[in-house]
Amino acid sequence: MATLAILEFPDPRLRKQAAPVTQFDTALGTLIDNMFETMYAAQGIGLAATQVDVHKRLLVIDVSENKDSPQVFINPSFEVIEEELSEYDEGCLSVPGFYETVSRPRKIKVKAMDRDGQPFELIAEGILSTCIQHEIDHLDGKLFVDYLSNLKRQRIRSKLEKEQRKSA
Ligand code: GNR
Ligand code: NI
Repeated sequence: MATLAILEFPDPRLRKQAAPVTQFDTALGTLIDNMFETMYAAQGIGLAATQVDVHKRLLVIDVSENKDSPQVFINPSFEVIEEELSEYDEGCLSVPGFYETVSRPRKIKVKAMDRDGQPFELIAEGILSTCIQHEIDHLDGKLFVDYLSNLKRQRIRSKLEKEQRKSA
């Protein structure tokens, strides 16, 4: 297995629209394994393929306390089943060091496929709901900073650009 490099805001590749997965082959399995390894190494609770510069519709999540409940969602979609919003202090491995409150629908029904291409559905609420919505946004080229004011987003952008110049 291997860890993959995570793209950071404002990298324009984070704005790409991901394409549906059509082949459930060993290459897909390897990508999923490497995404889990990357997510766990970075201490994230989720990772979308877009963040590792693979523009396919898949994401991995583990919101468990003991980091022993990996979940993979391929070609995911969701319906809002409770319009009520819940607020979370969101962070993102592609926006390192910044946490801001974002409101999203509280309860959703998610449809996706597993690593073998088998469809499944689940109802998500709490941090799982937030995380799935955050990850699906990545697949559509969207970041949590897009929900903030232009001023806040600009400040985050400037600080990250400065750090990226230092480490480049
Ligand atoms: O690790 C992560 N934590 C997190 C916290 C609140 C809301 C969403 C997230 S997802 C994030 C990992 C990440 O960037 N996934 O795309
Ligand atoms: Ni993210």
